[in-house]
Amino acid sequence: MNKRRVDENSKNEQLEQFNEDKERELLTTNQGLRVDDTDISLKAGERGPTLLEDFHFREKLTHFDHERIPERVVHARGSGAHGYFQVYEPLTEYTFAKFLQDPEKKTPVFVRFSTVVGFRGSADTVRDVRGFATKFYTEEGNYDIVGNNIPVFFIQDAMKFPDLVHAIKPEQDNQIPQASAAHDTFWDFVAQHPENAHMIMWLLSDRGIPRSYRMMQGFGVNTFRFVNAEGKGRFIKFHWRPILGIHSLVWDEAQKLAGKDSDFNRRDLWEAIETGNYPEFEMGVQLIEEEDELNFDFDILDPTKIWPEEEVPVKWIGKMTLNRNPDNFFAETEQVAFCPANIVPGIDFSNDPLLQGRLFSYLDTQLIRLGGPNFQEIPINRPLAPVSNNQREGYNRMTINKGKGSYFPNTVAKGLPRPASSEEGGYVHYMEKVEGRKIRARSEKFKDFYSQAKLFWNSMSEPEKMHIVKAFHFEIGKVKDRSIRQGIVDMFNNVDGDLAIEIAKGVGADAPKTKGGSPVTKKSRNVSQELSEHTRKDTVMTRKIAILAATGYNHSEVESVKKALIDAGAQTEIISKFRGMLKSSQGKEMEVDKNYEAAESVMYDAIYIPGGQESISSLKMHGDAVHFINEAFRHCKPIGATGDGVDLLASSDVTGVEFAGDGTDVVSDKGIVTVRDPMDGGFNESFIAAIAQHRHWDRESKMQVPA
Ligand code: HDD
Repeated sequence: MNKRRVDENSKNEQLEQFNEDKERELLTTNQGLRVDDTDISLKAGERGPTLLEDFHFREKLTHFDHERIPERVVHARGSGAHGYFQVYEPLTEYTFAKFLQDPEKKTPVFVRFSTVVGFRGSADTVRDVRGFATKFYTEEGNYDIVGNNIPVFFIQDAMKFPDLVHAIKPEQDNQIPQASAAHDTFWDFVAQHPENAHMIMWLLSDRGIPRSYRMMQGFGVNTFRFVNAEGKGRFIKFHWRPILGIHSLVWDEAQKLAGKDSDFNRRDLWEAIETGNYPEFEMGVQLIEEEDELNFDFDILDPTKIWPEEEVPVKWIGKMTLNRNPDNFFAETEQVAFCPANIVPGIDFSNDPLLQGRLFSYLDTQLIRLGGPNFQEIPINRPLAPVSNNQREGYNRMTINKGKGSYFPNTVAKGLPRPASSEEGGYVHYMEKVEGRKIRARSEKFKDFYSQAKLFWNSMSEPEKMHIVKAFHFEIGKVKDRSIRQGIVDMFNNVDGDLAIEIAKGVGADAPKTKGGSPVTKKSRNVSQELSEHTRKDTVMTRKIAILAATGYNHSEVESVKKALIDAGAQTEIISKFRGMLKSSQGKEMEVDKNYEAAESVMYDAIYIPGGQESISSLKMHGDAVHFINEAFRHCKPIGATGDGVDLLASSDVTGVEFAGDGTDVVSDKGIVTVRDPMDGGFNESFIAAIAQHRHWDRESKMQVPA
């Protein structure tokens, strides 16, 4: 049979066939006719009306008039990337999916990261769930994992999805607010759906504002099945973890970025790939034996529950590398169509009621979004496995099916295409035994809404807890209706009484009459280690460091620190009042990358201030530079200063340093690294270690910087 070998480049080669990349020709119409003018329409006389006869004018405008397609009803804003996936070792024991057997094999993938609520042009850094959808172009057909960066979902049954989305999207009368859950209808919905509690805890945690798509997790969320060649099935959940660690923004920074650079996450992904810093994610699975299905105190089919890793460890099975940006946003990122029902032999579904509804919804939405039943023929959606069936016609059909027959069984085409046996790769659904009455109901364990929300709360560090409380204050603080605000306080009293009291304080609601709280159901799971944003703290790879300098800066200090940062994998940008060349005190020059109008502290992970008396004197007088430092400090970012650069900190609102001026400064803030005499060794190492920590949260409880 006509099977195609798939390797890392197969999808790129397939896409290339559709590239319009030839040398640019003279301008033509869509019919290939060369045109002599594309600026002035054909008129009856110089001042006369435009003529209908002007086919070029009509074609140009008609095409333009039809350029838009409906945006996705959710996840409208997204960014895509190509890459490949490689399994670490054969997974034969668990699944016979071919792309999970051979560690040598590189399966092409296309990934689309997204926000859920905002429209297509909304800002990247809003508080929201992030979509993490992966299409594997396997030799057995396309396989999609359509996941999120949060491992649980708001609701338990797909039937409620339209209600959820209507509630969280802008309100129907005035379309306010954009890309935000902070309004009455959403919290009204939440207060009436306790099953939301767990997901809300995640959404209001730092996970809701990731620093980068490259620094967030992914989860399949729903329960699926692996099936091996012997027909043995196991329940699974999918995980992705970023090699760079999990990192987030702080809320004030996220809000500012939404205005200063609303493409922050999109740009970050694009630039990382352009500069060869390919994002990498490890894929993991949690496995539960069929016979253990009912042995947990949560229902393993409930998508509002995690499988705590202490009970069901993650097996890390492979790695995905994203190494190519799309050539055309619309053709690839916009037109890509993911669907949880796109499956391959060896993987199967479960009865998770959210998943069951999803299996229907994606294909359905794509029929309208992509204009009919032939969207699989769009290049980005084409499988690498050959397609052979009797489906015909419909809008935008590209394939020219030859011969007479388009039915089965037939004799006119030698009986082909015919169904494949399982040995030939035919997909056989897992033969699960199902019995039951037709009822609208959910199982008893689904009704435990709070214990895992409590587990999440218990597992947070103090700074993370504070961020959650503040997020409640923001979100519920925007709710106009007092009874909804009270409803939220009362609902979260079921999770944790202290949390409810803290929420009530900020939002003008009464503290709960009786302090409540949920027990976590198993002693061993009072806290789960994996829930806190446990980040890798040993790398500064791809971190962006702003170097603030002015004329008369110390060139050798900059050279030394910059080299150390770049050697460690970080990136630096020189910020000064004007672009152009900057002269140092030693006569040498360097080029300025951005001026203060184009650069804001929120776009960087850390700041370095080199010495140079003249430079520091002018920076002290420059409000933008001082604001840059104050704001970065407020956002808990690492700040390094050498030589006279330390004096600039003294002129700012930075706290945690007792400035001595004679080289004996006492620094109690671990995120501030200073050295008066740059010849003293160790500055670079200490500064890099401080950047690797990402943020220095101790500051939050101590200070309020007016930035
Ligand atoms: Fe969904 C898009 C993830 C529940 C219905 N969903 C969509 C995307 C992601 C997810 C990442 C964007 C894909 C892309 O980039 O094109 N959705 C999830 C996850 C869910 C989930 C992780 C919970 C486990 N979704 C869910 C339910 C329904 C839908 C319960 C309906 C019953 N989702 C859709 C949709 C979308 C979609 C309306 C909009 C655009 C599209 O499918 O292609 O069909």
